[in-house]
Amino acid sequence: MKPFAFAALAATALTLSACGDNLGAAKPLNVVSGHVVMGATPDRPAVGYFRVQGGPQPVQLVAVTTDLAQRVEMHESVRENGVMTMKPITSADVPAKGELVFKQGGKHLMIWGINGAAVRAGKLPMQFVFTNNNNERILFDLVIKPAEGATGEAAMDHDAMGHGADKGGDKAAADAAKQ
Ligand SMILES: [Cu+2]
Repeated sequence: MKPFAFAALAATALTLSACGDNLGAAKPLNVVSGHVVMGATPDRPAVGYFRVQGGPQPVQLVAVTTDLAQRVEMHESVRENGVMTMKPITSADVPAKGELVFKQGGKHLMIWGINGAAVRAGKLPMQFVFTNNNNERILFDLVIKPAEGATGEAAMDHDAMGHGADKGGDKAAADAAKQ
């Protein structure tokens, strides 16, 4: 964690204690749960899902990063002409007092090259970067789960995104959709 984040947290704590009447009612912005599902093979990306609880103000999630993977992207699954595809996104809204959910079939993380030690430890420490408080960073460890067969985002070939899968990915996705 960077020093300025400590300062931001300290400032937030002061602000909260200064308005004691609302202390019990206002939940802070926070990451409340999440996990990573490994790819079916080591060269395939892992997929990440999580839940963010909105604070008193609307904010945007603008990045999710980790030191223990080669690359992390935020994606959204969308249906176009009856075909599920994915698009990278650069931000996601967290409504005030609401919730932002990254889940299968919707917004999700794609994670390439997770460090072997993190996999053995069963958790991936992530930084969630938001637009409030000069890019507040919230640290959260995503639990790492093994591949669950080829379903959802994990079944899609990201190298062939939008160009049609050539390894049975379409069929697997279609089969998964029927279940
Ligand atoms: Cu994706």
